[in-house]
Amino acid sequence: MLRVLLTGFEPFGGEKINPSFEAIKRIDFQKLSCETWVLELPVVFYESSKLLIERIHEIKPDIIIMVGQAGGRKEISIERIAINLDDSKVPDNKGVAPRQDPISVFGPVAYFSTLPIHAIQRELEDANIPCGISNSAGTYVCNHIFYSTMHELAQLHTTKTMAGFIHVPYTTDQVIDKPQTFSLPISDITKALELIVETCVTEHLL
Ligand code: PCA
Repeated sequence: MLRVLLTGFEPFGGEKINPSFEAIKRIDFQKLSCETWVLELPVVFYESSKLLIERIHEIKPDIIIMVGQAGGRKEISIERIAINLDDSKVPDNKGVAPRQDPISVFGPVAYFSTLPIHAIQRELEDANIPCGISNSAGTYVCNHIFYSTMHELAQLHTTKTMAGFIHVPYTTDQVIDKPQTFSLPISDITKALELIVETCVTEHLL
């Protein structure tokens, strides 16, 4: 069976929950046709990537699906690209806000996701879940772990590990005090993640 690592984040920015990890916790793992590991990461620039890279070395997953909250977005965003830049006006959960810092001084400018982004889009559309391919995962902690993971995999010279990032909108409960803000029920986000895992497993086996 393929080995899948799913990561989400702790809450940040004054939110009580982070839909990324809330949805991961609700996945019906028995139903999936793979072995799955889950990891909740801190919203802290280098601590998050260090923890994740350690787990990657321990687990040696075939597929790595990183998930984070993108409050305000109107769909599940299938991220296409990770860029070599940390830049944030908003401090992370340890109070650090890097400005215009490269993540890896000698690393390339960017990496593409190696998840089957178009197949994922088709599956989510077929399930009537709002989704789209996004060309920017931002320059905050999500992009940081996305780039750091892709860079680590590049150093390992492994082309068989699929990895990429999915941003999810706020859940319905999170927007009660945020008028005019898009949200999705947590059950839809969970369903989307289950479909994403299954699509990646199918495509990996092709
Ligand atoms: N979203 C943030 C970091 C943690 C999360 O869930 C981001 O988009 O960078």
